[in-house]
Amino acid sequence: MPLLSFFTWLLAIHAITVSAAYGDICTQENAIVRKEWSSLTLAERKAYIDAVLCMLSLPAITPDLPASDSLFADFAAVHINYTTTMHFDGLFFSWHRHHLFLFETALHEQCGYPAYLGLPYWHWPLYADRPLEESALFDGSEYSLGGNGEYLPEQGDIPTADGGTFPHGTGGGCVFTGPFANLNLNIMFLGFGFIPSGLPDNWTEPDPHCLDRDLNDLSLRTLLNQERIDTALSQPDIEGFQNWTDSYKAVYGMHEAGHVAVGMTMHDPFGSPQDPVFYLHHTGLDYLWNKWQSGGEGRRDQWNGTDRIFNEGGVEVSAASVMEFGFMGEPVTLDQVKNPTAGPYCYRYEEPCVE
Ligand SMILES: *[C@@H]1O[C@H](CO)[C@@H](O)[C@H](O)[C@H]1NC(C)=O
Ligand SMILES: *[C@@H]1O[C@H](CO)[C@@H](O)[C@H](O)[C@H]1NC(C)=O
Ligand SMILES: *[C@@H]1O[C@H](CO)[C@@H](O)[C@H](O)[C@H]1NC(C)=O
Ligand SMILES: *[C@@H]1O[C@H](CO)[C@@H](O)[C@H](O)[C@H]1NC(C)=O
Ligand SMILES: [Cu+2]
Repeated sequence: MPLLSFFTWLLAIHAITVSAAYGDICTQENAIVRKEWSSLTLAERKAYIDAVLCMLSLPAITPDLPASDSLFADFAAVHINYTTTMHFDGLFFSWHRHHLFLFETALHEQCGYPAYLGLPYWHWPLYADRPLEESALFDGSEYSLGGNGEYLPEQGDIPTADGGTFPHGTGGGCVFTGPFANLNLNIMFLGFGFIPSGLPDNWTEPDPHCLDRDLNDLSLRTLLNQERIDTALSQPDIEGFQNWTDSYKAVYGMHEAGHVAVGMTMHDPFGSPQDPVFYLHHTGLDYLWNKWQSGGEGRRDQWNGTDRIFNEGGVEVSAASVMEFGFMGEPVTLDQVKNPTAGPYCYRYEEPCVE
């Protein structure tokens, strides 16, 4: 069979398992809409929260992993499994785009999340007008993703990916308000110490602890502002774009800055998807990547970096590089995930509501 139709056939097989929309031509009209959190109606916010609670209540499907106690935790487990291959390197944006899509698909197919609605995203500059703990995301109301962690006065500076530190925020302890108050997590906190050594053998064993946060307005204001977003979007090549969004050196990229802005569980390079806000932060990064990709000819075919964390070793990635997703999905190539309205995907971003 000719190569093109073989490829189409492969895609079709893949699409049956991942996307009900496949077969329709994807247009701006029928694409799933990903909206900024504060642009969602209260009912839509509740729909997202309820779908996440549903994921937390569904049984885990990953075998041999006692620490994963739900389908929600499975999505963190697969992230942990591949952490040292797809952070601060050439796979970062592509791997997370597909992980988000698999999670979004599970919300739709297993938890009744409204079919027209995609994952919400977090556009950070909209939240700088008040402390994070008073914002629509973290005010602790039933329409938020839960509040700050309990304030721990004695905590010191927090370690960062480059081996440095950043001043701590205004929490540090367990989240005690909102829909995820007192949420118990069973996958252990790993932190940056396990990046050089790899995962400890017992990471699969349950280690009960709470969802904790340490909201950090300094990170939000200094590292996640509009000026830095504009700088990232104005970069002429992918190397420059990644330098401003996903750098781990001295001046942190917006990727790590968002993890720091929430803190604790969310700032674990391995287990951060155990905090439901992980999906909003990464969708915010995917929104930016897609915007940058749309900004010039041939940009969807640019990649830079290797398949090892910090680009230390590994091989330079290309369109044909294959990414794995364990029990959550079939492997995909970088070429397959370069466009939100092609291949297995059919989603678009509604622009944030900026006054
Ligand atoms: C995992 O192993 C480490 C070091 O041997 C130990 O300190 C920790 O308590 C163990 N954790 C679990 C959950 O078994
Ligand atoms: C990367 O960002 C730093 C600022 O953090 C800047 O000094 C440097 O020139 C940038 N490099 C590229 C390739 O854009
Ligand atoms: C891409 O990333 C690698 C690091 O893996 C770097 O050495 C290389 O110079 C980068 N730029 C281009 C244009 O390939
Ligand atoms: C972890 O990665 C290995 C190698 O790709 C794979 O066989 C296994 O299923 C993965 N486990 C999880 C939990 O993703
Ligand atoms: Cu990640």
